[in-house]
Amino acid sequence: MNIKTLNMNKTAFITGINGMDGSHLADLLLTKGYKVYGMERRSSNVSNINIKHLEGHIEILNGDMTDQNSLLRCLKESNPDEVYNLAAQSFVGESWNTPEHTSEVTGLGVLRILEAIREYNPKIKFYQASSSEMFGRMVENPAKETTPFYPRSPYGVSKLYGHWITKNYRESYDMFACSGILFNHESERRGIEFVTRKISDGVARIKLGLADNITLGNLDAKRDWGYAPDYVEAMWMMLQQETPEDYVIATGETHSIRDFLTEAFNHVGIEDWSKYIKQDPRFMRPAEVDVLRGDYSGADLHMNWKPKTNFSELVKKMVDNDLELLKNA
Ligand code: NDP
Ligand code: GDR
Repeated sequence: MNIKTLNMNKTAFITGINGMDGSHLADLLLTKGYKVYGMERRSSNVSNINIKHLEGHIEILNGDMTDQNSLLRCLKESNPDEVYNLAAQSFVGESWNTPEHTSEVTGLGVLRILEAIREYNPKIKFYQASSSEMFGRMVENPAKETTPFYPRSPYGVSKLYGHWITKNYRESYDMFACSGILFNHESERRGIEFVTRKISDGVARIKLGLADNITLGNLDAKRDWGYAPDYVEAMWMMLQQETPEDYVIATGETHSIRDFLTEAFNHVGIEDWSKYIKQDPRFMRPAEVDVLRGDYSGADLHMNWKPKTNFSELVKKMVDNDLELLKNA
């Protein structure tokens, strides 16, 4: 393993701190002795549910991926050793409604933060949150680092820009900049509009008699689903390498939305779930990614990274968490 030994007293700056991954990464870095700064954008109704438990342990800075100066200011205020760019308009479905905004935040935002690093301190190590959506209509299954890209949404195209500009800055300016090509990962902190959380929340509501059904789109799509806390560890590992390299982070397994439904309903004792599911074209996409599966052998070989949580454990954790949240609401 070519990971450098642990060096405490480092400072990290995380964009997208309120998101699922931002909050899990902050948890991890705090356990490693990092000083953690997180960036959030101004909102009239701040939802900091994912980082409430971190109050007093991390520092929050205000900034926006569409505002170059705000990113430079955040770097000056935090003076980080490592930057993790997790901020994005991350909902694939929404990217057809707001393609320009998605490109600004998810694509050009990466250029802005790289430029801010180049100007402030090009020695800062940079992690970019690339996505399996860049593989889209998988040319090779499972996909690995060398598999050609074929994005299928404005989101996927924007992520591809972020991926290539990161590689370009690494090659142009000798910056320690790398991308993790992460396949779908989920947790108890997943946003409610994503299909896994929509299902875990819906199943919990049905079990508790609070709802009659869940309305979904395409049930046949297949995803390679892992557990977010396992995946943020790979992000950190990537910045501890001797040299910057991009890696696929995945489980190597793929499951359909139907499989997720079966696992979630079975967990609460419901065998035949078909009567609880409605389908609505509103949740179908103009161009679908039918199947995703990743080959993480590169990350295993070079960083000794492996997924720890399997599909069944993931689904159970999410459903149990939603049952608890609803019982205590
Ligand atoms: P989330 O949607 O949970 O978090 C995204 C974060 O980005 C939110 O905190 C959001 O803030 C912030 N954000 C959005 N727009 C802006 C902006 N203009 N300026 C500043 N911040 C902004 O995503 P995840 O945690 O799931 O994902 C983290 C990253 O990893 C994203 O880049 C995502 O695209 C990528 N990714 C995720 C995968 C997954 O399966 N989860 C797989 C592969 C890649 P706010 O709370 O204000 O909306
Ligand atoms: P995805 O996640 O698009 O893979 O992007 P999402 O959970 O939104 O969709 C997964 C699959 O489920 C199908 N689906 C539905 N999706 C949603 N959201 N709502 C529904 O009702 C529904 N019914 C069926 C979708 O069509 C799709 O096939 C996630 C995000 O985290 C990205 O930011 C990240 O880059 C990728 O994973 C890897």
